[in-house]
Amino acid sequence: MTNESASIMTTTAATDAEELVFPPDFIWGSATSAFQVEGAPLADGKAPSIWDVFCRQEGTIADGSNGDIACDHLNRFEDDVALIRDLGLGAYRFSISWPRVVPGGRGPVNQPGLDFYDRLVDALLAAGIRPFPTLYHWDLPQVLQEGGGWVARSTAEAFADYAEAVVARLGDRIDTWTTLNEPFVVANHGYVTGEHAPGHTSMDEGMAASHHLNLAHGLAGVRIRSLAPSARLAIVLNFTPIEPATESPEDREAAHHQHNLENRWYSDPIGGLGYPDDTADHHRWDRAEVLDGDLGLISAPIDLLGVNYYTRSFVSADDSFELPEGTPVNTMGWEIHPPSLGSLLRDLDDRYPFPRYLITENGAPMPDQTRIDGRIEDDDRLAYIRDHLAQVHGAIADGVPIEGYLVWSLFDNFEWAWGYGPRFGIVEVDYETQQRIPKKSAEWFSQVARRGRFATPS
Ligand code: IFM
Repeated sequence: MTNESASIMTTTAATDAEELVFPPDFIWGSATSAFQVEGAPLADGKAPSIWDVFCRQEGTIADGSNGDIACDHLNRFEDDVALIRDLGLGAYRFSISWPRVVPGGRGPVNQPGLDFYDRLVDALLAAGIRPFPTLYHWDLPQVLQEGGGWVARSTAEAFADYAEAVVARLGDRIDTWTTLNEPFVVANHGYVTGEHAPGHTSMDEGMAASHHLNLAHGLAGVRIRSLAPSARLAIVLNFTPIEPATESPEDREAAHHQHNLENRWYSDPIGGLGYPDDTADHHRWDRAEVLDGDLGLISAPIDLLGVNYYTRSFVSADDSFELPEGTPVNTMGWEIHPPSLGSLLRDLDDRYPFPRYLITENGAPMPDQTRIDGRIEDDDRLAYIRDHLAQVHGAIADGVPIEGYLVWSLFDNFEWAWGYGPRFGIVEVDYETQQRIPKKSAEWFSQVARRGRFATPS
């Protein structure tokens, strides 16, 4: 624990509301990812990703949609950067599309694909916005899937080469490199439950994929450190605090293993604690993929852990748990529970040696049905962000070194297997016209970012 941030933060009480004041250098920003916003799946030499292929398979995406146009960000990025600037947000987290940069998965670099990110980074910097690129946010080149995807060790090796190509081109302007986004979701949803690309359903594949994702992070980290020694190295993990549905031994055991798989499978080895052994045994993983030296590569120190938090989850041994009627939920049925973010952040800081944390995703899809004077009055999303920010503030006050908060998402966008139904944006996107209209939450967040403080409701 450190009190570095807490020492520069104060809270002052007003009449019956509290004013939460954040550290002056706190980073306020927003996040998106390539496949969810860019569109242009074959532009300038880009090859299909596993998501381009998955979307075309019958029954995979709730509304039958795909990422062909999405928010047309590839063509509209200059206006989008101006919008971020006008909102007063100082940081933008985006991801780089591997098949845009290395269409063959490994081998020659497609310079026109990389040119797009070069221009995006320049535009962000010119607008005074700090770029936070993520090298992998789920859009694996399809050609690598045909060679086994993340089940194959060679994919981790190819990732390191791709990372090197990107860092070689953009490294002079990037201060923080993030390797992967949410490897748990990649391995679990992609290889175990099949709800995400590539749609496989095998626990054995999921275990192999999980190790190769960790390895990809480690191998890319070596390249990043060598090419950009003054940059910070980061990974973004998602955390879903788990509660047993009841106190029965069966539910407690199921919750324990789910917690290990969902919340410790990546942070433990990266934090030097190795894989949770009892859960590996529980799933009969023989660790054949773990070669000598792998855990050392994976546990090389990082400078920053990106934390994605949306909800907590209740686990029962027989999968029968349902949230009680009246529980606050978002439009995807995820419980809204801000205190779990505060306790998560304290727990992470207690358990691991990571020097700093950044909230890299937090936000909510909401109904967005009330419109006044053309603007969506999303008081529910505003309250979600505000109440989670209050938890972040509390964790900083307790000494957790959290350097910023990036809202998910800047825009309404393609929500994977859910398609375009759920709207996470603080900025509305009219998919017919591609018009961007900031919602009430965007205006509120913009004001908070400019002032570095906000009042809690009285
Ligand atoms: O939209 C996703 C994002 O791509 C990764 N984290 C969770 C978000 C909401 O489901």
